[in-house]
Amino acid sequence: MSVKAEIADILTRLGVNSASYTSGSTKIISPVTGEEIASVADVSAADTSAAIDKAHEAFKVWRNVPAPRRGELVRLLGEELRAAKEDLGRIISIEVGKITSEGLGEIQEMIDICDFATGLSRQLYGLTIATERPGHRMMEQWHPVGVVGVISAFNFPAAVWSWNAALALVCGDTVVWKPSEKTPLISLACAAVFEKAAARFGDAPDGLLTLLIGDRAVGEVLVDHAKVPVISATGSTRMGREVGPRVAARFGRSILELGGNNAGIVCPSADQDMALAAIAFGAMGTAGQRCTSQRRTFVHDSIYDQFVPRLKAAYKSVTVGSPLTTDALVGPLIDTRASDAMERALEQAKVLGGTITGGEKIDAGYPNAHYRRPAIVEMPVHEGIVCEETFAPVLYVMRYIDLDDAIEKQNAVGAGLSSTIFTLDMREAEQFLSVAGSDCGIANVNIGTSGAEIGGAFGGEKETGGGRESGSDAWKAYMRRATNTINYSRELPLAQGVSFDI
Ligand code: UN1
Repeated sequence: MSVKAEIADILTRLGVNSASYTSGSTKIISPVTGEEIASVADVSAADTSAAIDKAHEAFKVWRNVPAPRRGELVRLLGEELRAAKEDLGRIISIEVGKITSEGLGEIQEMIDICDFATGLSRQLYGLTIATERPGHRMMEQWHPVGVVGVISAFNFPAAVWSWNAALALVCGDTVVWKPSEKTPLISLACAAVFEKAAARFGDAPDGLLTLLIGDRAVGEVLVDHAKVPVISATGSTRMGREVGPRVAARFGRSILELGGNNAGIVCPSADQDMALAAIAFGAMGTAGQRCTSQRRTFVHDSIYDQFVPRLKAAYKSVTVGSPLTTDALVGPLIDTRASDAMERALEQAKVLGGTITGGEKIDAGYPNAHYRRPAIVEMPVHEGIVCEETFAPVLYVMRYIDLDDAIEKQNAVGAGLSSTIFTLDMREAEQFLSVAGSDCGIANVNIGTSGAEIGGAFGGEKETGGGRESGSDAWKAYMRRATNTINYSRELPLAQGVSFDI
């Protein structure tokens, strides 16, 4: 069966109307084979605005549904995702090029966040706070905020939507979703799965989830719309620089999940087998196309000549090929731009004195697809391209002597998403996690930079945008806080001892 026929088969099974992926002028290409697999139509700016108005009306109904009941919808979504896991994972392999276990892993993240959000639906709590006035009570309530606009990227085309949608829905919000232009098919599939859950739920208002397939113009309407109090956007720092100020200009709230230039430090006491496995997955996994991918490694001088040759050997031996027909560990890059960016980064690294292992184009049997061997580049300096995010499997390796210096360098980039240290020395580990340690939103010890669990708050500092999604108390960004002070006394004492007798 051709890839095109297979995707049609899966989408039909999931209940997606065939007109939505066969008519339209935007061609969808599988990065695995380079073939056209579908074509979709873009919504217009006017339709986008109307859809947001409808989502706002749905919000007015949904906010009154008790949160644990809203959690029931998300529980059903989790059930539907479990049932569709294989199909959804396969779509991700076809449309994004992820290997099978990573495609399935992405769906598992969605199931996990649904479980988390279902429990959360009974845990949306505010504080009761001691007041300075007698006969008064002060408390805070968290209320639904409105329509949440979700702008997602190609590399986690389904999971990022679910982190936002599962929380937003239990919080009483409605969701308008603009997926990456590269991945409309998995979005159509997710929307169909959501509809199944909504149908089982029974009385869900129309407009809880709106999928808007379209280009930048659609995103702009969403970003500028006064009835969208929260915009959660995942993508490049360049995109965030445009979205953030536009949302702020209308006093909207943004949750930004932008670039990463994640580093690992390998200390003298490191369990080197563990470090090797973690860095291999962190840097080569998903063909280096995670925002959490490891892109820089600092190796202590005393173990450098022992550890780095082993890492290079892993780069030489890793299998690269089609995730659909082989069990290769590294699939294709998403498109020609990604491949060109990798090429350019390697050229720039070479000019700075880098020694490259790997990085070459690989003939996987598909002339229009972009397969490359992951590259490891030994760098004499930490500057230039090393300090930038290239969304491809390029790992820069540098020697270090002093841990303070390594930590300073690891922090000396624009992005602040994820980081790790490999050490068995508790002093080094604690220093890395301390106030003067890693400046990232995620700082790990003896595990890789990527593959975060949904239970923790996910996101990073500086040019990563500062947003937090997924676990911990990330839900608060999807609600508005009201502080309530109630006077049950017969007096009217003013705060701060102010008197105002009339
Ligand atoms: C992303 O690449 O945008 O930690 C998200 C990870 C995944 C999420 C990555 N849980 O690698």
